Amino acid sequence: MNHSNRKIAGLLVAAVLPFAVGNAMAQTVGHSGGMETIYESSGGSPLGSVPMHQNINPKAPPMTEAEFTRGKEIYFQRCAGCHGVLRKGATGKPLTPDITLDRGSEYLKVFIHYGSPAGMPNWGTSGELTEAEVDLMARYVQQEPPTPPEYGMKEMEASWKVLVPPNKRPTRQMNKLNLKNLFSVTLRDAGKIALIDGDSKKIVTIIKTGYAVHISRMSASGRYLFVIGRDAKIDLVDLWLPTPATVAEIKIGLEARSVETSKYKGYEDKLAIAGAYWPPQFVIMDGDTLKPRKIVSTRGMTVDPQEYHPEPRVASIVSSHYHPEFLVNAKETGKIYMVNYSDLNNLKMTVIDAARFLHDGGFDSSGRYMMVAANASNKIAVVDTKEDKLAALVDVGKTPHPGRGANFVDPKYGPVWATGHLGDETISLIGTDPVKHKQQAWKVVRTLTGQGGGSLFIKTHPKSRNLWVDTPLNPDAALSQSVAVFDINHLEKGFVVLPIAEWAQLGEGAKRIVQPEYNAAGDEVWFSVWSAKDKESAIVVVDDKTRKLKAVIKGPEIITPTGKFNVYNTQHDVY
Ligand code: DHE
Repeated sequence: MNHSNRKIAGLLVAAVLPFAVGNAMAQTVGHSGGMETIYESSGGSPLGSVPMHQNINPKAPPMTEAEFTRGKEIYFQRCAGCHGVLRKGATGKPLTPDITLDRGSEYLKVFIHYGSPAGMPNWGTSGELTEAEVDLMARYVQQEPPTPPEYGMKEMEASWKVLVPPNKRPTRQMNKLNLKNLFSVTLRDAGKIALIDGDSKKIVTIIKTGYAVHISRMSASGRYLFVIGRDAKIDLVDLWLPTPATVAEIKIGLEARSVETSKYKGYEDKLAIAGAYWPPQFVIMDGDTLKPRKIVSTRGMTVDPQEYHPEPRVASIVSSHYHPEFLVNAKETGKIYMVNYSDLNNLKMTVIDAARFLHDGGFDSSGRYMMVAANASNKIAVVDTKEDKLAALVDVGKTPHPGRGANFVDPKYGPVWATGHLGDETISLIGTDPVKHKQQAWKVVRTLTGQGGGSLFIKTHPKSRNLWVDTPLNPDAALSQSVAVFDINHLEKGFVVLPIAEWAQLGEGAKRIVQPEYNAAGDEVWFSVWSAKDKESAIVVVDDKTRKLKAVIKGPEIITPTGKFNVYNTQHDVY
């Protein structure tokens, strides 16, 4: 870098655009704000390989078709998570040509190469992109953003397959598995899930699913397992078959993260819903076949300022226990749609203004209040699912990331729901009992100090007095490879660190400890030891009472394990 470029970098440090980092496994974080940006596009978007409409901008520096295609691939792999598919900005700044042409190639190159303390990763100096690729990306972002196609009923129906129709399925459980204690384990980079028997810790079967498979959810009865991949493919697995297998599949868009099922009395196993990142929409399907019924777009105005957003991605979805409703969280607009599924032709939706950007969350211990992280606003939005109203917006630490959160009774303040944070080391405990602990309701009653930032998931169980907090995205390997555990009866004593990665006895690798998950009895907690796909990974099972190692599940099939979903706990929203 020459002197003038250095000067540009120095001057512009605070001003511009975070691009996102592509692969969480490959990054080292050397700047503040990095953990959030790394996470945002950690899976990369599958849109990079989708054919798109493209206008070449005559004012932009020229690119060959091959260069443009490569730029598109890199953009969707590494940048789209923060800057959005249409580059209108999400957690990262907008990168539309009106802005980028004005900045010019030299400026953009410096930024892409060096990053910024505002969260833009240092693509060039980290070695992630070559000099030629930095130059290519600086030119690419001055072109008109290519637009991925829409994806409506016609496309969904074309992708929909019922492999075993309901009338050919068993009428009772045809295997001897203890289904309650079965775990669906995401094998992320294999595009598969492993069903693992929680009692014997043996793999029951491995099922091929969508690309970079993300989460699993259970039907109300505990019979059907729903798995969604980042490519928006859903697999419906029937756990009653002699060996559980996929009985129906569909692709509900080009990119997605969330799926849920109807849990209200009288609607058990009847419907399913999935939310897409692209196109920004959700779809309601039949619960036993995945036949698509109703698609609803989330495009619209943000909560504040009230401006049009062209791609509000659907983040988490939960299923109400008080009404026949799904709660759909739209990330970029900060809106929560309470979608009444009792009459799909005359669809009623209560639209709640919460805050941006909505991401993950779950219920309080009573199952009445949904708690969802608005991560860019450093808030938790609380929705009363009985009254269909926003109950509160609670200020918490930097970039809350609870997973589904952790519910327990604080010895001093009564029932609380807790979240950890990506952006700082704190853990916020929010009072959740507006009847017996009115003073504390929807307030942070206690802030614990954990191991460090980069936390993704927090967990406990009604039968446990342990509170587990992971830190997989902390740049310090000592933190990302271990877990902190608090004694709920003595929170003031601070945490104890368990060296989970060491216990797994693996070779080289990132060995990030991610997502604690309890077994059905609540006396064991499972952790993923997550390394890159060419390295050995494992699942470590800890005895909850003694906090001692109980089992290590490893072998060639355990490729990049991340999320683990115990059937009983997922079915009953126990966390
Ligand atoms: Fe996730 C849940 C989106 C990266 C593991 N993830 C969710 C949910 C959303 C989401 C919207 C909530 C679903 C629900 O409850 O309905 N995740 C995203 C992203 O957009 C993001 C930031 C970037 C990406 O490119 O996908 C992302 N997620 C990751 C990872 O890198 C993780 C750690 C590893 C992986 O498997 O890819 C990861 N996400 C998980 C897990 C859950 C999850 C394990 C479910 C937690 C639970 O307990 O319910």
